[in-house]
Amino acid sequence: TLSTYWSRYRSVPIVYRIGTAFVLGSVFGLVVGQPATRLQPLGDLFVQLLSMLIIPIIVFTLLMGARRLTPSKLGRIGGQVVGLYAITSGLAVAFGLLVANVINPGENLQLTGGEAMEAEAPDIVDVILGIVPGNVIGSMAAGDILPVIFFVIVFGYALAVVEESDQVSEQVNEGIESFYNLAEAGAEAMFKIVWGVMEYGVLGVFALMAAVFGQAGVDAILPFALLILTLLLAVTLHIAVVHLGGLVMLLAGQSPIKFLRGGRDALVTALSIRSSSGTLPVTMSDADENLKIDESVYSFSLPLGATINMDGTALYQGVAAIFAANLVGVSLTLPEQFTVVVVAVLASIGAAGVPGTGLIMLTLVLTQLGLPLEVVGFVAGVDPILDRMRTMTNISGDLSVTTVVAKWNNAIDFTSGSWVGEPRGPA
Ligand code: DAS
Repeated sequence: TLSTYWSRYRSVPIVYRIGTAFVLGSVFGLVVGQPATRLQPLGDLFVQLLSMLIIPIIVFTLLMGARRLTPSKLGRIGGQVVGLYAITSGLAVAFGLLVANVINPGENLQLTGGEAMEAEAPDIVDVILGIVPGNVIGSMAAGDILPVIFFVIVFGYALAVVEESDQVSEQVNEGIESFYNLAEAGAEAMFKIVWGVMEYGVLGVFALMAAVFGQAGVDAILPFALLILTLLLAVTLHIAVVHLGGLVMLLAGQSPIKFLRGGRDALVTALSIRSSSGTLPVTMSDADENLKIDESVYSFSLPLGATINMDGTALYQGVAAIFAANLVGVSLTLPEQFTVVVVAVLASIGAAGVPGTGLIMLTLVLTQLGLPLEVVGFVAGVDPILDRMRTMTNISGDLSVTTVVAKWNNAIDFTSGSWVGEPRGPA
């Protein structure tokens, strides 16, 4: 009967259903062509449903985490997170340059067409100033993650200070308790909503992929096949060597298979919606429920990572720089390639975790190298494909650093939980 089919369908882990929708949607888009773009609103709905959860999930989990964060602990965890984020981003650009130098993906291409896209690169000073919200509600309304993190940490810390002082009334202490309880309940509810939204995601991802490939078509993609392959190879290497080998296995002593299983929903969502911020609710659910990481670490490291840590985006700058140099028939000197590393890492810190940021950042790198900005217009057509790989790599970077820092701070449970390989969803 229909209900047996339904429950059989529901018993398949959500990540496989979304993965299937991803493939079927892509094929559908290629076969149907332009008309498939009409499905776009169904995909937008998925992205919007996830976006809806970003700010509440940050606030609830951070407040929950703040309960256990003394300033010294926050300082230590913060230092470790930011340090690892910076190192891995630098390594990512190096990987991008390395692989692209071997393949030279633009060698046989002519630079034609494509309008130069003038875009504004984020300024590092603005980024730092932007950490302090001029107006908290305004920052929440705008979905600005960094100022919201800043305020909630300050607020959570103040709650802890008030609670510890013995000059406050019983009433105030009860109030603080209920704040924490509220945060805990709110976070639980949010995670439930995330899995509900993911159920819709099966349809949403089908629509998103159908629209992308309906728009682009094979003819437009084929000339860029080598660029796409180069990026694919580079991100695969970076994830395998740095994320899985270096961070997860070596530093955290965790099995990479378990890690990938625990984070798979987030990785597939990133691949589907091309946004680190949009994926954040799923990344946090995976960290909490599957990877068994304590909120005192992930509630801080993951929202921060979604904005400042972008390994895939940084790596792409290395690949694209070589690609651009190939197109105009020059080769980049070693010092020039080192410039790419510095500029790409700084730019990836300032860039927002939304679709297409990596393309905009490219203007910065190309300007720095004196390469033609037309390259940006040239590759813009396939960016929806490249962006997916970048975003997935960004999320893998956030999660693997979070795993290491959680391990260093005794905030991960490797033993408990029967989540390994088990189908999940709204229980
Ligand atoms: N898509 C972005 C992200 O959200 C970044 C990029 O464009 O590279 O991670």
